[in-house]
Amino acid sequence: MLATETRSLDELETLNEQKTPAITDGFHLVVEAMKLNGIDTIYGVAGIPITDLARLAQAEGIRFIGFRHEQSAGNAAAIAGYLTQKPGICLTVSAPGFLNGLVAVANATTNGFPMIQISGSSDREIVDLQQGDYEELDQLNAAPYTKAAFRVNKPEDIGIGLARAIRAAVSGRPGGVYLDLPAEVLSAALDADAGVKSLARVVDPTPRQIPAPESIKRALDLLASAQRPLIILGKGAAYAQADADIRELIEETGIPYLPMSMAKGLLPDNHPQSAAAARSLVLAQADVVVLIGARLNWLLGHGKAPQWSPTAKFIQVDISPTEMDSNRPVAAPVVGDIGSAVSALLTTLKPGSIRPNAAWLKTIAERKQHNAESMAARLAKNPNPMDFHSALRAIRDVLAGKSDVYVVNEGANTLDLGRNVIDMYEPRKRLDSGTWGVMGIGMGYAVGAAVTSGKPVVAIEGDSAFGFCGMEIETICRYELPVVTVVFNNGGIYRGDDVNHSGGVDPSPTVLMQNARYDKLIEAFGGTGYHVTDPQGLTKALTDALASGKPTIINCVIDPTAGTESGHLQSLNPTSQIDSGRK
Ligand code: ADP
Ligand code: TPW
Ligand code: MG
Repeated sequence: MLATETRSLDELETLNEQKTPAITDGFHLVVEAMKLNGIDTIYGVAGIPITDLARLAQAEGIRFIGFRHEQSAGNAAAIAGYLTQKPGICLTVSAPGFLNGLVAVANATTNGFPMIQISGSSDREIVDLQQGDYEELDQLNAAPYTKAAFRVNKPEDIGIGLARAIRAAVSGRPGGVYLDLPAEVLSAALDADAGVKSLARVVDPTPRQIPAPESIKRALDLLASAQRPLIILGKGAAYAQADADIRELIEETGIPYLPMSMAKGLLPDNHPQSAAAARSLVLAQADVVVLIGARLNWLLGHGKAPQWSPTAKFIQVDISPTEMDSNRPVAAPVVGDIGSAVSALLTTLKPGSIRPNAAWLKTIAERKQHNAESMAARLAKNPNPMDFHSALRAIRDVLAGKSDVYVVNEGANTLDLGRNVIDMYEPRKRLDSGTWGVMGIGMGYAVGAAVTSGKPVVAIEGDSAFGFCGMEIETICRYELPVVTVVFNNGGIYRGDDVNHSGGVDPSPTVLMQNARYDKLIEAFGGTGYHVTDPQGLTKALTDALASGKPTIINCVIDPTAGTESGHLQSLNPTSQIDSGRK
């Protein structure tokens, strides 16, 4: 990764006096504004009107990662933002390229990942009169799908435009921001001195937000009254990078905790206080629940019965004040950034004041033991053809000693079972479909993680999920990234064995091509392909692929009858009670 030096305004002015011509333009100002704010990487797709912007950024030492589709570029930028706490930058062309990228901005906003999509746009006068410009679209209409959206209409506003975008992306609850740069603003010339003076370096873009002391006391008092306390860690807790304090809070109080999927590894999954293997029991029986960077949305059954006890009381630590009482009343809201809040909880905590009831810990331990035994028995089976569990067991065992590997995971069964079987040992190493359960993030997240960290990535992808972003394997090969993609090939969405009940020749809506050889795709770009049909073959292929560090696809054949429709979301899948065209 290229490091971009951050220049001071004074230095820029001196440089300007020394060698730059007396005029500058929008292209140069955008690049200088990025450098001034320490932006070192852009993820995008080139074309009118931003080709020269990408070229100039690269010439000036900003790394440009060129994608095959803007949605993956946006996903890479979003996950880079999640991993680094700096907004990831996605650069797109007007109208269709912009719209392709917008899905990623909306997904980033939903998940709370900081990113900025910067898009070129067509001539305002023609767009506003709808006179049919090249790639005509009023792109500021994207606002409802973003955390914030801005348009720059003159080159001297570029500096402020980027500053507003950066602050909007990372402050408070992070999110996806849109910055519109019309072609004429990019090419507009202006006096170089005035241009440099118009730039802005954002000071303290992510200010600490210290919670009120009384909110800390209220939370600790409630916790001290608990018999069956539970802490839930969400991806906001992972994002906050307050890893040591969060661990101390958990270990100091002895409270059992549950990690949401992207918070896995914040404490190692084999931590004795993890209640993950007793999830339904702890949700149903906890009397006081501390949510740290986790929302009571559908992923937590909205905090309601039947999953939760109707009398449970909630403490919620979140930077967003309006998150409180979103689904259920919150008895002790702690509004602030997680770093400051957890540190205040630790400082105020009186040693020994919080002690989970021994019977509670025993009940959890027994359920964990019971569930771990059934899972072990499930994983020990070696059915032929291979099923999800035996394939995941092989991956789990290969990854067990390699905690630096990033795990990307999407699909339905591939996601739900992968989350349960693959243990994580380090924070922010598991990247998955997140709040929307969206398909197609896999390759973008893999590229973003590999580019920002230089570390290996294993992407465990359903065959359908992979199809949404599969062409990015060319990107992975072009940049020689250490990404191993394991395609769980069960020949379909959920399952590969559904039939067309009309008796016609078309495949069922959920069926994909049977016997597809995804491994062959990557060979077209010089990568390595493996075709495996049993756990031993998968173990060997994954071990070799990780040792080689080369772009690899493992086509992992899974029993087409092994999956369940909608994975673990069957209750959300409406089915016709009359005649669904099933059987
Ligand atoms: P999960 O899906 O893992 O349950 P969510 O995305 O639903 O997590 O929730 C994350 C929460 O974390 C959001 O409500 C967000 O406002 C909050 N959050 C994100 N970053 C911080 C931070 N630095 N400090 C406090 N809260 C944060
Ligand atoms: C952008 C709907 C949810 S899960 C899924 C789809 C299409 C694919 C499941 O099949 P896959 O996994 O990946 O092969 P597996 O192991 O169960 O066979 N479009 C978008 N997002 C979503 N969530 C969908 C469609 C969906
Ligand atoms: Mg599938």
